[in-house]
Amino acid sequence: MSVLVLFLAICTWTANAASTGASDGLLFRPDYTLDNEAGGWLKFHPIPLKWSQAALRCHHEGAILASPLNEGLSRALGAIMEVHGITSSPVFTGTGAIYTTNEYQSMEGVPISDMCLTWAAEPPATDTTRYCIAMNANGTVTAVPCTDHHPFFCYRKKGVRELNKCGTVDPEYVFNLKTGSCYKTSKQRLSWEEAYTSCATDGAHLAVINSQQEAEVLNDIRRKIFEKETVHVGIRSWNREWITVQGQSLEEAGYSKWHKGEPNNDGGVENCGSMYENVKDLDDGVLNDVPCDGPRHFICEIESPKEAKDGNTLAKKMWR
Ligand SMILES: [Ca+2]
Ligand SMILES: [Ca+2]
Repeated sequence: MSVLVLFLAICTWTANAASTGASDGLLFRPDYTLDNEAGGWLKFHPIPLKWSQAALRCHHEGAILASPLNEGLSRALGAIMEVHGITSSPVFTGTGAIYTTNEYQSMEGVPISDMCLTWAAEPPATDTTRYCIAMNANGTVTAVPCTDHHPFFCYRKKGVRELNKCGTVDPEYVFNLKTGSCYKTSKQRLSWEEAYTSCATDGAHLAVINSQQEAEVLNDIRRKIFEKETVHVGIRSWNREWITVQGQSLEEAGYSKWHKGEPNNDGGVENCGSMYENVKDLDDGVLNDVPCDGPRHFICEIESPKEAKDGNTLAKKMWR
């Protein structure tokens, strides 16, 4: 079977593709926009990534890399590209040679032959390069190497799952009654910057200690999950001024208790904040400055949805 035959599209647009109607009251992340024509929520990511990075990014946001599965979605993607002035470079779709080099399907598992696509140029013959499908501003599609960098859309179909009480679809965020925040502990050790990104991708932030009580809560979590390990928290030194990842001084944030002798900027490279390992009970939750590139476990935080509803600017900021 020739590659071209494989790509012959059968237009199977259905009535429900673009007719999901008005909002049904379900909520998703506030950084996503509900698009009824697309039948779900969309978010445009203007910063180009490789296809695999883009797919992972959407996954971490509780969504999926968007594909032009039907007329409604195609139109919605094209309209957003126009709004963002994307005219010359294509954007990645969620369709590509995901598992083999010659079988093209969307992230949802829809084969490319079931999509109604107009090709800008004949797709390249199958070779050892893995191709992914990118969409042009005029709605046509092109096969490009998956290792190229392109902007992309994340998509979440309406009605898949609702947000939990932490305001996320990620079940690993656990609500804490004492602080009113939700926390998630890391699965792997990362540098401070990677940990920051990991939390941000969740729509969260590296945990910021806002009170003695929160220090104790976080230290209990730390001790239970990571035992005697030091964990990254959301403070960083800018020329020896300590600022939280929400832009506040430690005093403004509500907690500035350092371990005895800290911050000592050991070796002149300790610019990232951590919660000290549990040496003595007395030291519960105290801070230490550590090198940013040292891989450590970390805790992500989402403030309570109530705060977000009250218009708390910090809570809103975390979704950006
Ligand atoms: Ca906090
Ligand atoms: Ca130190």
